[in-house]
Amino acid sequence: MVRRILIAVAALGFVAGGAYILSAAARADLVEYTDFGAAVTPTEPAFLAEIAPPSRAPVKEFRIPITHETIEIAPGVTYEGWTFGGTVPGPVIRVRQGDLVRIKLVNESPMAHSIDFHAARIPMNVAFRNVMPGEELEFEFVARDPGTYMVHCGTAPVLMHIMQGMYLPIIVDPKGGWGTEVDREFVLTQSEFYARQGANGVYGPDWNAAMRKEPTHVVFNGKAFQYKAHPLKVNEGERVRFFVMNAGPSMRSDFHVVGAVFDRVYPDGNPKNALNSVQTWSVPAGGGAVFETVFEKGASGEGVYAFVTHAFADAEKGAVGLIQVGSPGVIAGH
Ligand SMILES: [Cu+2]
Repeated sequence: MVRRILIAVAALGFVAGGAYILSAAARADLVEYTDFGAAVTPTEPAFLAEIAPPSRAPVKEFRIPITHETIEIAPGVTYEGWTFGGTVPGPVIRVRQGDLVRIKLVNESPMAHSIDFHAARIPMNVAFRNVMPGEELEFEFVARDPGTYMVHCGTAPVLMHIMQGMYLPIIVDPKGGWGTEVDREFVLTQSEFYARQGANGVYGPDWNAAMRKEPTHVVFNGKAFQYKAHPLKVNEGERVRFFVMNAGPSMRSDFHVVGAVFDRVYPDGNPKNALNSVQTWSVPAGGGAVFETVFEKGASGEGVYAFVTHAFADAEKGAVGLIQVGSPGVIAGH
């Protein structure tokens, strides 16, 4: 509450006569509101992976609807999923270290769900409690720790709610920036599906396969092989930052780019954790990391590169995509 009052005071404009008013423009600068029910992440032709920097608004409000949706997890494979914001993964939330994050969770589905922010230091019984169908939950936290964090439904059994698609990444940009200037940023969320076909042809969850950790699909951003068909595009010479979050529920992501070396990796996404010249770095289920590399002329220049989990049984199940640098004559994989 103290912080909320301070922000309100900062937004006051001094006018003649000693009175204070809060102008609409000042409020817009201070509070950014995003309704993920209206701003649904594009998933065609592929889930939108490229992201923009966060705004300077110190207060960021997000309305997150929970819905049950039929999604496509591989070409021609439709699945009865559960979502934050209508897509799997849910929308990317991006804030800056020190921002006040306000969440309004709205359960528009027919069953109880919840939301668990790994970036929040907050009593779980207050913020992460179950929200019944038709109900809402509001809470707020200060994003104190920079990094790439998992957000997921924590309703029991958590394995079921995650394998159904209830996760999204939150990026907390460090207060002093990342220490490098990048030309492009991408978010990649790895996750698994344990799909079993129903009588109507649509797939649903196979609980026993999930308990055995035998996924049918392992994917980046919700759909197998989508960036093989639609590569991420960068220009030669660009420094690129990848925010990788691994939703699991149970497999790790051994993140690697074929033909490149990461000059920086920040485990958990905090630049204070910097590693240098890394080939592969494991992102655990429920974790995140930031990877940087330069697609430099004369080294990793114009051409095609694959990003994979180097746990190759999982790459075979869909966790592989391409990065197209410049305009090479031949696209690999086609
Ligand atoms: Cu749930």
